[in-house]
Amino acid sequence: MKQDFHLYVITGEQFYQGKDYLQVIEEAILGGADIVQLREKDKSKKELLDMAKALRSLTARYNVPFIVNDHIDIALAVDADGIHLGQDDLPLQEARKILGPDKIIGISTHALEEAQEAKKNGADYIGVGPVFETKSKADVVDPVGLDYVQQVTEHVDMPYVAIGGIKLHNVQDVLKAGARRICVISAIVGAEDVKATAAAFSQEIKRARGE
Ligand code: 3NM
Repeated sequence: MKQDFHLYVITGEQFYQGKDYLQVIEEAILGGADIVQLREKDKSKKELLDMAKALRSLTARYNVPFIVNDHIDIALAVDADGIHLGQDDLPLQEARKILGPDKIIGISTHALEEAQEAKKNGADYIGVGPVFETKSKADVVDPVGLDYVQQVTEHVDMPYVAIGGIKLHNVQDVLKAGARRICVISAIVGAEDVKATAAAFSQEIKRARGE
């Protein structure tokens, strides 16, 4: 992995309870989030670009990698560390041609064949989910459950993040299925105490990693 991580936090404006997004993400970083993704589906390109610029400087201050969801032009414009793709976005190999070998490219997967394909096509990490039910993604497929996490653990030798409906009360099950990197939206950015919640996730994941 170009720069390894254990707790991956994604923006989610609908959860902030009136707080500013930069404050929420900074609290998550202070709690232990060590990679951040900008993902907002209802923003204009210009709004996204402004958010990306601000998040780029925030994450740079903490030496935390910054990933942009879908928008390769925005990732390039702000010199993000990488991009996260969906199965229907720009194909991985095309994104790699544009971004070059050093940028992080991640892709969401929902089945073993997609995970194997992503590895073959040079992804740096894959998303594995949705593990549980989630309301944070509109067009999401049905939960793939812990079975898929276990399958990837056993059959795909590459870094992956488990994602989808992961909360403090079920993260242990995901870690037991073999996950060593966890990705969260609502349970962290929607928490009353963002920093403490991120710290609690971080502690659980680090324990599972033996750190
Ligand atoms: N991708 P929460 S699930 C953005 O399975 C996203 O690919 C998913 O949000 C996938 O932690 C998801 O609030 C939403 O459930 C995760």
